[in-house]
Amino acid sequence: MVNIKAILGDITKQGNVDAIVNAANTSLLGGGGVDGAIHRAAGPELLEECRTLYGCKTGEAKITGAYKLPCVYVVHTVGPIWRGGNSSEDELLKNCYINSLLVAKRKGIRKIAFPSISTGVYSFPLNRAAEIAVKAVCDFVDAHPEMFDLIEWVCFDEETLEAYSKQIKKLFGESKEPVFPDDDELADKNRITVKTDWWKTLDMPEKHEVFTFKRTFSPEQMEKLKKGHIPEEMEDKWFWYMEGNTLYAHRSWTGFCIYIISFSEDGNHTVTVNRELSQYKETIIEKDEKLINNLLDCWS
Ligand code: AR6
Repeated sequence: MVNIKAILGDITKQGNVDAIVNAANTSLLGGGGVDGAIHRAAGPELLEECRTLYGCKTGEAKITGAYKLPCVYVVHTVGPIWRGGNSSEDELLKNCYINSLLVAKRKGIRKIAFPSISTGVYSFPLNRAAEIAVKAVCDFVDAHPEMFDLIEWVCFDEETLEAYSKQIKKLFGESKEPVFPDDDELADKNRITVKTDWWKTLDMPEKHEVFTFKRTFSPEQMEKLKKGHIPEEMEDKWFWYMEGNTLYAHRSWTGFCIYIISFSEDGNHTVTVNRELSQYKETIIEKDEKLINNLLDCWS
């Protein structure tokens, strides 16, 4: 599961990450703001390596060593200069995050810290930048859930921290650490009786769809379903639990509720499916039916 957060601090002091991201300019030869701070802390060898890269286009990213910095790599990306919003600024800012993560991924980086790209000298409006940044990371993590352990924003002031924290809360919810019981009987690794407060669980969003799903279960299968399951490693994509005759299926690293299945004795079950695109990919009912059947095959 990826830990996504915003903290207050100086990005040049972050030793808990493999890489920090620099909000550079197209020359990659240093500047003011966070760029200046990173070059000062890394020492002159960083500039020497940057000279070999021959610059970087806006929205793209390149990687160097970190020299005297406490991390291993610096990813240099160039944010857009704010020109009023009609010069592809949003798209370019989104590209900075995606390309930085892709460049980092190729080096096997699992923990990465971003500054608030473009919101200083380049004057991108803070809240708009935070919304684009967090959404870009959210979509990336959704598509590649196993790739990173930590993605954080290191914010230099309270206002920036507030902007990113708000967006993270909106898209990822408050995360809650799972607490597993010590009781040996319950703590069967593969099949434990799940309590909903062991992991974050979010409600079904307003945007959802309801359909009928046909399938019969033996009493034994239903018993197994009722036990629910939280994977020991939260890298698994799903967990589920039942309350009465209703099964709730969530995505484990986000807590988003994806399916609610109300089982009926006559075999015609009611499925509610999440249709909020920021939480779940777009599917059609036939695909949902196929996926639910696969999930229920595994779970029952
Ligand atoms: N740690 C974390 N964040 C910082 C730090 C630090 N040590 N120092 C500043 N910030 P900016 P931009 C914050 O201007 O808008 C440079 O000259 C800062 O408060 O550094 O993308 C480059 O060479 C703000 O919230 O980057 C380019 O020419 C955020 O980092 C140009 O600035 C980004 O501010 C890039 O402008």
